[in-house]
Amino acid sequence: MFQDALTDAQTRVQHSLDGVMHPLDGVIADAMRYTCTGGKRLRAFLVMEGARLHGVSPQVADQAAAAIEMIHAYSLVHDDLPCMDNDDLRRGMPTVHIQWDEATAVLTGDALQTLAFEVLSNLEASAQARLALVSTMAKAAGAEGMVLGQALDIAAESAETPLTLAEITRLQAGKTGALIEWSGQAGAILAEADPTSLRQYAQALGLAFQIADDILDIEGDAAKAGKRLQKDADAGKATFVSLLGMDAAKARAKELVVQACDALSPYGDGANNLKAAARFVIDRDT
Ligand code: GRG
Repeated sequence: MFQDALTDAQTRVQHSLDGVMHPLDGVIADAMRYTCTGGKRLRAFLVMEGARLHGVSPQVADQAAAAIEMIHAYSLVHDDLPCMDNDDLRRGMPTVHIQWDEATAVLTGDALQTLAFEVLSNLEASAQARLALVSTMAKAAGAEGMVLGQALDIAAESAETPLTLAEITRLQAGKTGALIEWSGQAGAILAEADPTSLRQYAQALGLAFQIADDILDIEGDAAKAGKRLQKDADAGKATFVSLLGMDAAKARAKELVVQACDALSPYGDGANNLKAAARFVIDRDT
């Protein structure tokens, strides 16, 4: 059952994160632990399921899952800063710069990012697999991936004309898609297998995730989401919903789920949890 597998992934990645951060102390370590609490753990789940399909040991998968959740957590901490999205609530808790201060939030993000790379470089896997995971993670999180997407998003706020569908798709492929894509294919990379099918699955899933996020921003319940909603509409930003219309955005998200599931056909029923995850991504309320 998907929900059991997701709950299991949440428990496992929390255990792994606790272990990785256990030796650290001081304010930044406290803020790192605070930041790495909660969340759906979708990226961790994708790593674990991909790893299972490729016969990678759960211990190794759990470490890789902790690494991606730390990169994701860093991005949320920095995104919440006043110089970026300026949010005071995340996962139902005060954001790091509210709970501590801005310098702590910047340093917490920095420390989470470097620790993630340390964890990947120390995985119990071949040198080739570790190197491939480190370099694909660097690319996904960096100037051609998530950072690029975030920069395009910030630039869009002051652009004279709203972004086109092609531009929004490129922005989201970086901002949200790149880490989801890395998570989807990490198991195959760890096993030194061909990651193409998992990558295609994760690319469609990432886009569906973002469309669902835009829908949630309008139709969601802020109390359930644990964060401020209606942000894009308030900022007058172009989104998949504003460009396609609500009904077409929902239809497109459904098409992407079918596409994501089709990409998993080489794995047969073994990939049922990943297929259910694709449906979950567009049905979620947080
Ligand atoms: C600061 C370089 C840099 C990048 C920030 C993550 C991000 C890029 C921005 C967050 C803003 C946002 C709402 C993006 C949309 C998609 C997204 C990443 C949502 C949060 O991910 P979830 O829903 O969060 O998986 P949980 O809390 O469940 O882990």
